[in-house]
Amino acid sequence: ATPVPTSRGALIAIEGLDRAGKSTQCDLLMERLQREGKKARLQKFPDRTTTIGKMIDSYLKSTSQLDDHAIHLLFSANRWELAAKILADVNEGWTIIMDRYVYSGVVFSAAKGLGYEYCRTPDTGLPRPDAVIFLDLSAADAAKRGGFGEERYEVPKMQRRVREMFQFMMEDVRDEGDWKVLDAGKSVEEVQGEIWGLVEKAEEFAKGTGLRSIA
Ligand code: NYM
Ligand code: MG
Repeated sequence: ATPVPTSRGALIAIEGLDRAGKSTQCDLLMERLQREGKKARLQKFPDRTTTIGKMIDSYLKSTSQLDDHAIHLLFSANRWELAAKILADVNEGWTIIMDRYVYSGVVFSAAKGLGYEYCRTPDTGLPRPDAVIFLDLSAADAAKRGGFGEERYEVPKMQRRVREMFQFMMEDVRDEGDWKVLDAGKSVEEVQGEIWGLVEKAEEFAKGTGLRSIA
């Protein structure tokens, strides 16, 4: 008998500023994927459950201090320690939604003053998402969404720099064509509808190609 062709799942990153609605949208998306009976799972970065993740967690909660380079490399190492599982799962047909990925990794560290190219280097070779969905929120809309949390980086000055770095990176990777920018100022339902459309496209795209690597 002819073997049934198995197709891989899609690898999708959801990115954006703090308060852009990433986690809300990821939760809604997972519910819908599961309702439709798709093999899908969520991978949050940082993944705070691993040994490296726990170091990151305590840094973000300011219970530990680390050199900027050291924490940058730990965030990247946290992706690398999960890369093999992501690859294997995608190739087994799982669609993986990532709540943040290398893009947050680059912009948050670059916003602190590390060089942009330096920041990209440790993530080179990681699985490249089929689509990066960037939830874009204007400064004005962000301000309407109330206060920041209590973790490191959740202060206006840092957030402004992160926004600028995201804008810079969006331009830099524009040619690669995999960034989809959505207006996160719209209603939760509208944004979810647009994300759904992009996810379906990415799944379609994934059927015809192998996973690529971050250049
Ligand atoms: N963050 C996240 C980084 O600085 N580098 C990274 O590589 C990643 C994935 O961690 N302010 C920052 C962005 C957030 C913080 O993320 C924790 P979250 O989504 O709030 O758990
Ligand atoms: Mg946060």
